[in-house]
Amino acid sequence: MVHINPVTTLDVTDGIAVIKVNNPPVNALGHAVREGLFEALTQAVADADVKAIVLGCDGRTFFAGADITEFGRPLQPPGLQEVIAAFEASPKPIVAAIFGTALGGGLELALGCHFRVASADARVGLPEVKLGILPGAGGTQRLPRLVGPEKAVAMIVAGAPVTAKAALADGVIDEIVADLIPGAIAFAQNVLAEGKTLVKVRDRDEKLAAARENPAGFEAAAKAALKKLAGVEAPAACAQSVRNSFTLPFEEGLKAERDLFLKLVTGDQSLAQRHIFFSEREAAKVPDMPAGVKSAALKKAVVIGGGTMGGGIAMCFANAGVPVTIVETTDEFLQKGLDRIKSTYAVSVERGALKQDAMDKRLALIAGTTDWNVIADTDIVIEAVFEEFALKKEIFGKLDKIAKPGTLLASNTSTLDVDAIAAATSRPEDVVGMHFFSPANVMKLLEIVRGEKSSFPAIATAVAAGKLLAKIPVIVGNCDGFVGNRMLARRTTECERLLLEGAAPQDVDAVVQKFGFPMGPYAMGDLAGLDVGWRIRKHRGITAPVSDALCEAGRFGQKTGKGYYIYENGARTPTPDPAVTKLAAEKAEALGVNRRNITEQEILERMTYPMINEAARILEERIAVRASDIDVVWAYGYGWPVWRGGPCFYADLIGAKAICEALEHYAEITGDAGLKPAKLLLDLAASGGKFADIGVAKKAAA
Ligand code: T1G
Ligand code: NAD
Repeated sequence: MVHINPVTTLDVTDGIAVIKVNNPPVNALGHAVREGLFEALTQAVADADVKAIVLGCDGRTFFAGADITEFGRPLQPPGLQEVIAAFEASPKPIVAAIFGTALGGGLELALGCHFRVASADARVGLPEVKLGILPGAGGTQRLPRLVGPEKAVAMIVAGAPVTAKAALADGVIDEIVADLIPGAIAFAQNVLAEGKTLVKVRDRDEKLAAARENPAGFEAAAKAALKKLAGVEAPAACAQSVRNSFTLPFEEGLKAERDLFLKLVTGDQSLAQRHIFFSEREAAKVPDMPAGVKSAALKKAVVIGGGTMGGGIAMCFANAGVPVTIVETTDEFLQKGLDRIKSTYAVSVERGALKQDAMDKRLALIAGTTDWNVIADTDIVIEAVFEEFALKKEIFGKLDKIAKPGTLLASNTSTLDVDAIAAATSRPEDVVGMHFFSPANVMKLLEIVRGEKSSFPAIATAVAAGKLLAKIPVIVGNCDGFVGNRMLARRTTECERLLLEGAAPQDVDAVVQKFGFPMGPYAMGDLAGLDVGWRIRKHRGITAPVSDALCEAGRFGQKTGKGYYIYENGARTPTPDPAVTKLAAEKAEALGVNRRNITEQEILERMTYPMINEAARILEERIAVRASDIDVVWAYGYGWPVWRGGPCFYADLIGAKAICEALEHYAEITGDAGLKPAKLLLDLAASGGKFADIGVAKKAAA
């Protein structure tokens, strides 16, 4: 075996050269890898004893793509296109041996090889669109030549990897092998033995002919793939580049792909999405956690309360293969909760998103009881009962007596003080908040609330649980509303004011949706139920004249057919209701609020700047240790468009100075001192600083 460089080896045996890369953690195709591959290939091709080549990796996965940390830096040759072109031009057959995830540039390199074999659990895909770019090393030109433009545009615009089984069926790979490298070597020997003609993927045309003849099928597939992606640049670029695959000669298609890539990779949207990529991986790291702190085992779980959230949380455990028991007050409530879970799974089966046997397996992992003794040998308890402090204290007092030492005790409270809940036990070090978002079996975000006394092992276990449940854990401090809801409260206050000052719900929602949120604040309020916020306001003694009046009239939103909007006959589509603007006008008159035309720009600023201001306070108080954590909370919990990077990333694009000036103005016109710029924001304005500099240094290249 020859060590070509620190990450690449070349090993020739019986005429087969095995080129292997080992560049932890995910064999990203950084400069050293590209150099090593190019040199290893050159040597293998030049070696007369070598008849065929196998390309593989050591470690946990085949190449997971280009090295994203190199983006934005001057390219060090050889570039990936050059490496792929060299592999494709090889006179000797090359077999790529895929395991783990062959993603982005990794799959593009494999498409440059003559053949591809994979282990059964491998997945392959081109996820570049999730980074605000498109495949930039030939993926949009070679993949359509294997699977056809219609399937290719769907795969590339979605950016979701496919299984080895699906890849085999689609012709992306040639064989699934039990023992990877020996299987790849055997495949290569078979190619030699059969004297198979080496066909470069770039020269394959059979899958393009039909689309060239009649592109209608492709255009329909592209249109379907681009649905709901208005304003996002990368998906449209992906579709255009796939269209080029059957309308342009290969080299021209490749050039056009490269031009689109270079345009997108320097754009704000891709910078924002790369920011989120690295930020979500940073968010689960606790800067002051000593090295070596381990999570406890998570073999069994209990959820207290089988309502809206408890049911969803239990499904997360079952989906992860962890046996879970729901504890309820009565058999009736228990059955209700279990039935809701069953029907939720049934909807997924109906939609084809879940196989019946998978549903059965998951349901078999979910048990229910009213007997608290089940808690005695569980590893983690998540409490999701009514949002009442006294009840939560009682529950944690009981857990303290029953749960074994080291069991993680977590509360799903959305507003209550986690330290006060922990104080109801003799082991506050084992108590954390685990704040899931509704629907808990769908939403990716998990705010892990670190209490004053929460221990490092407890935090480590909560993070591990979050990852096990396929959530994106973000560590936050304990305060009213934690990070997400605390910032949301600022937006909700502005929503109420804008109604009084003259904006209609549909005006504001249109601006927020145009910005990229899937739903505006009023439609979101109607979906969640206006009574939830009303109960919290009454509990706290605060008023919202228009929203309170709607609730007093029984208008709780979708669940009552009326809220800020009307929902005809149980429809989920909001219909504007002039009665709401009339009510707001009456309230404004009664309160002496002047009504006026409010510009889209002002609406957008008041839907974002007060939250950014609150984010600054949250960082001042170290409720969040990184500004990027706040961006992850909003991207995964509240629908902030990932291609806008999150509130803090967005604030850096606007600039703290402009935001402070606008906030000063809104504080003046509303009389709300809470809108006055936070000290941290004023400091950033004065120094020209950025939120991006607050907290731990990041990997994403500027
Ligand atoms: N470049 C650099 N670092 C990467 C990386 C990459 N492509 N992928 C992962 N990492 C780091 C990550 O930040 C983390 O670091 C560690 O590896 C483990 O990752 C020309 C231009 C492969 C499925 O989009 O989807 O090719 O936090 O925690 O959960 O067309 O990583 O430990 O310091 O996510 O097991 C296309 C991105 C690139 C795939 C593994 N490829 N990666 O998931 O581990 S663009 C991608 C992933 C491209 C070409 C274009 C996942 C994974 P740290 P992890 P994981
Ligand atoms: P819910 O009313 O739908 O369910 C609460 C369940 O707890 C009920 O089924 C009730 O029977 C059960 N319960 C009450 N007392 C109990 C006890 N002593 N023992 C066992 N079970 C008991 O409420 P929900 O919306 O699921 O909210 C639960 C918690 O999650 C609250 O703290 C809430 O603030 C929080 N939360 C809710 C949402 C949301 O959007 N609904 C989002 C995040 C967090």
